[in-house]
Amino acid sequence: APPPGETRTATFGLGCFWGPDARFGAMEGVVRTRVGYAGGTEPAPSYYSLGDHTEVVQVEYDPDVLDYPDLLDVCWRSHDPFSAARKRQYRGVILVHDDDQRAAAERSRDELADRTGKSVRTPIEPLEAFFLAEETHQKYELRSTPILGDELVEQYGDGFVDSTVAARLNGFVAGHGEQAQRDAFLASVDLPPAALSELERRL
Ligand code: MHO
Repeated sequence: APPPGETRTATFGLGCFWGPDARFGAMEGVVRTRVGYAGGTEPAPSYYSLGDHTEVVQVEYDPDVLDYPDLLDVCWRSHDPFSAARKRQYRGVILVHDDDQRAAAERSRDELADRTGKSVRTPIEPLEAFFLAEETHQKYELRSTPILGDELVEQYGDGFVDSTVAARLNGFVAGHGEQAQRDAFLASVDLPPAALSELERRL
Protein backbone atom coordinates (compact mmCIF):
# COMPACT_ATOMS: atom_id res chain seq x y z
CA ALA A 1 0.00 0.00 0.00
CA PRO A 2 1.26 3.51 -0.76
CA PRO A 3 2.19 5.74 2.19
CA PRO A 4 -0.19 8.56 3.17
CA GLY A 5 0.55 11.52 0.91
CA GLU A 6 0.55 9.31 -2.13
CA THR A 7 -3.02 8.42 -1.31
CA ARG A 8 -6.19 10.47 -1.69
CA THR A 9 -9.15 10.78 0.63
CA ALA A 10 -12.89 10.93 0.04
CA THR A 11 -15.76 11.30 2.51
CA PHE A 12 -19.38 10.20 2.14
CA GLY A 13 -22.50 10.05 4.29
CA LEU A 14 -24.47 6.94 3.26
CA GLY A 15 -26.76 6.06 6.14
CA CYS A 16 -25.50 4.06 9.11
CA PHE A 17 -21.72 4.12 8.63
CA TRP A 18 -21.19 0.41 9.36
CA GLY A 19 -22.42 -0.57 5.87
CA PRO A 20 -20.32 1.74 3.68
CA ASP A 21 -17.26 1.07 5.88
CA ALA A 22 -17.50 -2.56 4.74
CA ARG A 23 -18.52 -1.77 1.15
CA PHE A 24 -15.54 0.49 0.48
CA GLY A 25 -13.17 -1.60 2.58
CA ALA A 26 -13.63 -4.58 0.23
CA MET A 27 -12.40 -2.60 -2.80
CA GLU A 28 -8.91 -3.16 -4.20
CA GLY A 29 -7.11 0.17 -4.07
CA VAL A 30 -8.73 1.24 -0.80
CA VAL A 31 -5.91 1.62 1.71
CA ARG A 32 -7.83 2.72 4.80
CA THR A 33 -11.37 3.33 5.95
CA ARG A 34 -12.48 5.23 9.02
CA VAL A 35 -15.96 6.04 10.24
CA GLY A 36 -16.80 9.30 11.93
CA TYR A 37 -19.00 12.34 12.19
CA ALA A 38 -18.95 15.30 9.82
CA GLY A 39 -21.09 17.82 8.02
CA GLY A 40 -22.26 19.74 11.08
CA THR A 41 -21.10 22.40 13.50
CA GLU A 42 -21.14 20.65 16.91
CA PRO A 43 -17.53 21.02 18.13
CA ALA A 44 -17.08 17.63 19.82
CA PRO A 45 -19.57 15.10 18.47
CA SER A 46 -19.91 11.55 19.73
CA TYR A 47 -22.39 8.79 18.89
CA TYR A 48 -24.76 9.75 21.69
CA SER A 49 -24.21 13.48 21.25
CA LEU A 50 -24.10 13.93 17.53
CA GLY A 51 -25.51 17.45 17.33
CA ASP A 52 -26.06 18.33 13.67
CA HIS A 53 -23.43 15.93 12.30
CA THR A 54 -23.94 12.97 9.98
CA GLU A 55 -22.44 9.47 10.14
CA VAL A 56 -19.78 9.32 7.42
CA VAL A 57 -17.12 7.02 6.07
CA GLN A 58 -13.74 8.37 5.08
CA VAL A 59 -11.96 6.38 2.41
CA GLU A 60 -8.24 6.66 1.72
CA TYR A 61 -7.33 5.21 -1.66
CA ASP A 62 -4.45 4.63 -4.06
CA PRO A 63 -5.04 6.86 -7.11
CA ASP A 64 -3.09 4.40 -9.30
CA VAL A 65 -5.80 1.79 -8.69
CA LEU A 66 -9.00 3.73 -8.11
CA ASP A 67 -10.21 7.15 -9.04
CA TYR A 68 -12.77 9.39 -7.39
CA PRO A 69 -15.49 8.64 -9.97
CA ASP A 70 -15.16 4.92 -9.05
CA LEU A 71 -15.97 5.84 -5.47
CA LEU A 72 -18.83 8.09 -6.60
CA ASP A 73 -20.35 5.13 -8.46
CA VAL A 74 -20.37 3.13 -5.23
CA CYS A 75 -21.77 6.14 -3.40
CA TRP A 76 -24.77 6.42 -5.74
CA ARG A 77 -25.46 2.69 -5.42
CA SER A 78 -25.17 2.77 -1.62
CA HIS A 79 -28.03 5.10 -0.78
CA ASP A 80 -31.27 6.45 -2.21
CA PRO A 81 -30.26 9.71 -3.89
CA PHE A 82 -33.83 10.58 -4.93
CA SER A 83 -35.44 10.83 -1.51
CA ALA A 84 -35.09 13.63 1.00
CA ALA A 85 -32.87 12.89 3.94
CA ARG A 86 -34.52 11.20 6.89
CA LYS A 87 -32.69 11.95 10.11
CA ARG A 88 -29.69 14.18 9.51
CA GLN A 89 -27.62 11.49 11.24
CA TYR A 90 -28.25 9.18 8.26
CA ARG A 91 -28.49 11.60 5.35
CA GLY A 92 -26.74 10.87 2.08
CA VAL A 93 -24.11 13.53 1.49
CA ILE A 94 -20.94 13.92 -0.55
CA LEU A 95 -18.40 15.90 1.47
CA VAL A 96 -15.83 17.12 -1.03
CA HIS A 97 -12.21 17.78 -0.07
CA ASP A 98 -11.33 20.19 -2.90
CA ASP A 99 -12.55 21.86 -6.10
CA ASP A 100 -11.63 18.88 -8.27
CA GLN A 101 -13.77 16.58 -6.16
CA ARG A 102 -16.60 19.10 -6.23
CA ALA A 103 -16.50 19.31 -10.04
CA ALA A 104 -16.38 15.50 -10.39
CA ALA A 105 -19.21 15.01 -7.88
CA GLU A 106 -21.42 17.60 -9.59
CA ARG A 107 -20.73 16.06 -13.00
CA SER A 108 -21.55 12.59 -11.70
CA ARG A 109 -24.73 13.86 -10.01
CA ASP A 110 -25.88 15.59 -13.22
CA GLU A 111 -25.24 12.44 -15.25
CA LEU A 112 -27.32 10.41 -12.81
CA ALA A 113 -30.13 12.95 -13.04
CA ASP A 114 -30.01 12.95 -16.86
CA ARG A 115 -29.93 9.17 -17.03
CA THR A 116 -32.89 8.69 -14.68
CA GLY A 117 -34.89 11.83 -15.36
CA LYS A 118 -35.15 12.30 -11.59
CA SER A 119 -33.77 15.05 -9.44
CA VAL A 120 -30.96 14.05 -7.15
CA ARG A 121 -31.42 15.21 -3.56
CA THR A 122 -27.99 14.22 -2.22
CA PRO A 123 -26.17 17.43 -1.28
CA ILE A 124 -22.55 18.09 -2.23
CA GLU A 125 -20.87 20.11 0.49
CA PRO A 126 -17.30 20.98 1.45
CA LEU A 127 -15.82 18.82 4.20
CA GLU A 128 -15.06 21.12 7.14
CA ALA A 129 -13.95 18.70 9.83
CA PHE A 130 -14.01 14.97 10.38
CA PHE A 131 -14.37 13.55 13.89
CA LEU A 132 -13.27 9.95 14.27
CA ALA A 133 -16.05 7.79 15.74
CA GLU A 134 -15.63 5.58 18.78
CA GLU A 135 -13.49 2.46 18.46
CA THR A 136 -16.54 0.16 18.71
CA HIS A 137 -17.91 1.57 15.44
CA GLN A 138 -14.71 1.09 13.41
CA LYS A 139 -14.93 -1.94 11.10
CA TYR A 140 -18.02 -3.00 12.95
CA GLU A 141 -18.78 -6.06 10.81
CA LEU A 142 -15.32 -7.51 11.40
CA ARG A 143 -15.24 -6.51 15.05
CA SER A 144 -18.54 -8.26 15.69
CA THR A 145 -17.57 -11.47 13.86
CA PRO A 146 -16.91 -14.21 16.46
CA ILE A 147 -13.24 -15.21 16.92
CA LEU A 148 -12.07 -13.20 13.91
CA GLY A 149 -12.93 -9.83 15.44
CA ASP A 150 -11.08 -10.49 18.68
CA GLU A 151 -8.09 -12.01 16.90
CA LEU A 152 -7.72 -9.05 14.55
CA VAL A 153 -8.25 -6.42 17.24
CA GLU A 154 -5.56 -8.17 19.27
CA GLN A 155 -3.15 -8.50 16.35
CA TYR A 156 -3.44 -4.87 15.26
CA GLY A 157 -4.03 -3.14 18.61
CA ASP A 158 -4.05 0.63 18.11
CA GLY A 159 -3.39 0.09 14.40
CA PHE A 160 -6.70 -1.68 13.85
CA VAL A 161 -8.57 1.31 12.45
CA ASP A 162 -5.82 2.16 9.97
CA SER A 163 -5.10 -1.40 8.85
CA THR A 164 -5.67 -2.22 5.18
CA VAL A 165 -6.04 -5.90 6.08
CA ALA A 166 -8.77 -5.12 8.62
CA ALA A 167 -10.54 -2.86 6.09
CA ARG A 168 -10.53 -5.63 3.47
CA LEU A 169 -11.64 -8.34 5.91
CA ASN A 170 -14.40 -6.08 7.22
CA GLY A 171 -15.75 -5.92 3.67
CA PHE A 172 -15.35 -9.63 3.00
CA VAL A 173 -17.14 -10.81 6.15
CA ALA A 174 -20.02 -8.47 5.20
CA GLY A 175 -20.30 -10.35 1.88
CA HIS A 176 -18.55 -7.89 -0.43
CA GLY A 177 -15.85 -8.70 -2.97
CA GLU A 178 -15.38 -11.45 -5.53
CA GLN A 179 -14.32 -15.00 -4.70
CA ALA A 180 -11.08 -14.72 -6.70
CA GLN A 181 -10.22 -11.49 -4.93
CA ARG A 182 -10.84 -13.06 -1.52
CA ASP A 183 -8.75 -16.13 -2.36
CA ALA A 184 -5.83 -14.04 -3.57
CA PHE A 185 -6.10 -11.88 -0.49
CA LEU A 186 -6.16 -14.82 1.93
CA ALA A 187 -3.10 -16.28 0.24
CA SER A 188 -1.21 -13.01 0.67
CA VAL A 189 -1.83 -12.19 4.34
CA ASP A 190 -0.15 -13.43 7.48
CA LEU A 191 -2.88 -14.00 10.05
CA PRO A 192 -2.97 -15.93 13.33
CA PRO A 193 -4.02 -19.56 12.60
CA ALA A 194 -7.31 -19.24 14.54
CA ALA A 195 -8.23 -16.17 12.52
CA LEU A 196 -7.26 -17.76 9.23
CA SER A 197 -9.29 -20.93 9.78
CA GLU A 198 -12.32 -18.90 10.88
CA LEU A 199 -12.00 -16.83 7.71
CA GLU A 200 -11.65 -19.85 5.46
CA ARG A 201 -14.80 -21.23 7.04
CA ARG A 202 -16.74 -18.03 6.40
CA LEU A 203 -15.58 -16.93 2.94
N1 MHO B 1 -28.02 0.20 15.47
C1 MHO B 1 -28.58 1.13 14.57
C2 MHO B 1 -27.61 1.82 13.66
C3 MHO B 1 -26.28 2.05 14.23
S1 MHO B 1 -25.45 3.04 13.19
C4 MHO B 1 -23.93 3.18 13.83
C5 MHO B 1 -29.51 0.44 13.63
O1 MHO B 1 -29.13 -0.60 13.09
O2 MHO B 1 -30.59 0.97 13.42
O3 MHO B 1 -26.09 4.35 13.37
